[in-house]
Amino acid sequence: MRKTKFWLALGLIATSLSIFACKKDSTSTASISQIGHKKALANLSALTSVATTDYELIWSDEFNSSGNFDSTKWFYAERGTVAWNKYMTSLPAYASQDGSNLVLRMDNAAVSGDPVAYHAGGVKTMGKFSLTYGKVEVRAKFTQGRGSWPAIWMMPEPATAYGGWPACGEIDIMEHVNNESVMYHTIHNSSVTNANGGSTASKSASYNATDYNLYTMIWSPNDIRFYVNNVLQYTYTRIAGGGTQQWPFDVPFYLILNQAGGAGWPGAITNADLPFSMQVDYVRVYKLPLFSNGDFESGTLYPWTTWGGGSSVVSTDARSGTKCVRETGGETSIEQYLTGLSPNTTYRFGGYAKVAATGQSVNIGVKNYGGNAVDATVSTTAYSNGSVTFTTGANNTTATVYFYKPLSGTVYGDDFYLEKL
Ligand SMILES: [Ca+2]
Ligand SMILES: [Ca+2]
Repeated sequence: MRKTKFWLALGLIATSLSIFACKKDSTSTASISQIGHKKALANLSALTSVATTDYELIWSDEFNSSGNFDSTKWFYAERGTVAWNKYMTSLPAYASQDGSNLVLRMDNAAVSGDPVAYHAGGVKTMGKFSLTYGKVEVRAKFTQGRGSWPAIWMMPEPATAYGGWPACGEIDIMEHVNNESVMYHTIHNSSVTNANGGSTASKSASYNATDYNLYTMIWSPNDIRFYVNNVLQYTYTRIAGGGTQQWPFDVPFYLILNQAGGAGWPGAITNADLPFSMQVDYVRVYKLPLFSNGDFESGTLYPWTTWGGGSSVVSTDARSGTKCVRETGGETSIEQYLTGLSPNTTYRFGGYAKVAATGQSVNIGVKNYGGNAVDATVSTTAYSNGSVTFTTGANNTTATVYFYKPLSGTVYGDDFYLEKL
């Protein structure tokens, strides 16, 4: 964004309005309850009761029943002709609940009327549930064995997007082969997948082979992050200008859980190692918060992005907690891309800022919401509030909020918030 006299004037108006606006922040609990980030607001008053997790659970299966899996959420992964699905079966014995897990099995037992060498279980949510952006948590354990290939992964709906695989994209939250001491996180698309089906966007990570592990994937418009037991292992980042070849991940993807093996990556099965199984304790899917990390207590800028090179989280000058963002050097900014906003709806975005020396300034604002960019200017050497209100367009569910320093100097920001009015 470019600074103009017009925006400066708007900013001053918005800053003066925000004195009134701030008052409403501390009394309007009904609207506050609808906001993504609540901790910063809680700092404004005694609203600690609304300080809950930023992620909202939207779909889950705890697999705490016995017998068949819940057919309103899943159905069998069908047998196909590629390595992972060539032994899939819809026999319940290979995909059922044991009272606390979904158990997906693979063995070489003879099945009357289906004379293939192996049978394996897998389930998917295709046509029943899919998501675009969000957090997926899967707690699972699985056996090792020569030829085994358990997987927790996602495919787009429809799979013909962008011309089929691998251009359509694939998100592999967890794959394991054979007796390896590591599992793999992998992204597929036409820019990272080679001729033999491998991917350059893949990272192995250690896991506890004798117990359950928590596999988490957080998918935002900016990147896809993979965690094992809450430790970040791999980040696949959207490249500006990379197009759908590099980022086919703005469409719905569904979940697949399967025990596979005996073909492709792991190679042949050693029958003495059978049976193979994966036990899935739960799958939990969360919606991304509308806005998050407004107080920087996470110690990182994520999910804010930055340009200009002068922005970082620091442990001095915080308004709340122990951390805030500092922008120093020349023109620099942090931005957060918001998704899931309601169309034709008015929001307030605000925060607290201060400048290191009189004469400097910083802007708190929003752009790309369906109207002209608006910002509020803060130029005080003690923390003061700046906020703007904006109304999304009839077809707009996204916006970009920013904390933008147009000139040289050093500024600090903390306790940013988004409020639905
Ligand atoms: Ca369970
Ligand atoms: Ca803080």
